Amino acid sequence: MSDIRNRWSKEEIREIYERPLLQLVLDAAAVHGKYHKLGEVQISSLLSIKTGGCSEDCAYCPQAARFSTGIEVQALMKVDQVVAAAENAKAGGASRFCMGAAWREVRDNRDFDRVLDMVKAVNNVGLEVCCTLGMLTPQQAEKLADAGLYAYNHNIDTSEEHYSEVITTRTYNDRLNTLSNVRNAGISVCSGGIIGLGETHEDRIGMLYTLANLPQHPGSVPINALVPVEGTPLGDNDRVPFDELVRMVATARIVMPLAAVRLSAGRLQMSVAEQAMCFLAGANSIFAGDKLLTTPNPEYNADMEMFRTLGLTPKAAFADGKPASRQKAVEHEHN
Ligand code: SAM
Ligand code: DTB
Ligand code: SF4
Repeated sequence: MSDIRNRWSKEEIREIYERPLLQLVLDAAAVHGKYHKLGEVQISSLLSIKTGGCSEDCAYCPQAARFSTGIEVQALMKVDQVVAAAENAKAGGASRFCMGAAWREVRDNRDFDRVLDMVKAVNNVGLEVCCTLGMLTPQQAEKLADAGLYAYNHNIDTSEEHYSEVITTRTYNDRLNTLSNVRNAGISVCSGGIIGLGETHEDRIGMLYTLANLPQHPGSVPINALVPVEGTPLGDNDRVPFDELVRMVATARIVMPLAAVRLSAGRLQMSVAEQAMCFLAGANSIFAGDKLLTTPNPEYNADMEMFRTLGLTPKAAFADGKPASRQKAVEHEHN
């Protein structure tokens, strides 16, 4: 049977997730070696283009207006500021540039027009452009694709069952609809979630079940460890034990062999040895830069030192295919 399957049962995923840790890592490393170059890691750079003041109630998020977390609210950045950040990221070895906005959804207004200009400008820098802007209509997804957007990040965050414990201002289905709008526009889907939200192991299996059963596996799957932020309802949650993160990365690698599995939020609390085990278990992408959206990330120099120590190499942009607009053209040719 092919390794690339879009029908997985929860039992099958559970059987993988529950393997003894070292066996699980070995199995994931074997899948990884078949589809990827060991040690090749994509460096993504993250920029918060609009910060805070969000109307949603995501219990983990420092940017939700209803929690007092002390972050500084910032209006949408200017295009030239974003281009400067993108050039800087490229000089530092990044191949993907992800712009995040604290929006519930995109509205058809001048801010969206400015984001479209940002997408075009960052594309011209020669980076894979990614955005995470909240929910999208099919038309908005088309406009982003036409502007040259390569990927769109929209996390399902947790299992369908646990979702309403974490977020009440939108549904799991709202999330899945946006993912389908993104996919239909020919944009690469980036979707994953967070561990450490108070979910059970069954919820983690459930989250991977949803992702692995999408009509197409996401091009990338971010696995975030909760960064507990004071003032949010989950601010006092315990740190996720590192073996649980490894287990999640390895299972994601086995059930979605082609995806880039991104070791996302939470790296600051991990040693190089712990991260090394994640790379062995199939993680092949990170966010580099000393800030995520609003919380700290490892220093750039420390990450470069880790690359040297572990013999990691940064992955080039567009190594998996063409920019989104051209992907669409290719797909149409084949239909
Ligand atoms: N507002 C848009 C949305 O929700 O899709 C885009 C930005 S939102 C901050 C992007 C993702 O960051 C969320 O889906 C969540 O998975 C992740 N995130 C937010 N706060 C986090 C935290 N404290 N720890 C880990 N991940 C977090
Ligand atoms: C993702 O899965 N993780 C990134 C990115 N996609 C947008 C965001 C992590 C945010 C962590 C909390 C913060 O810095 O505000
Ligand atoms: Fe808003 Fe996104 Fe944060 Fe939820 S995760 S509060 S939608 S910025």
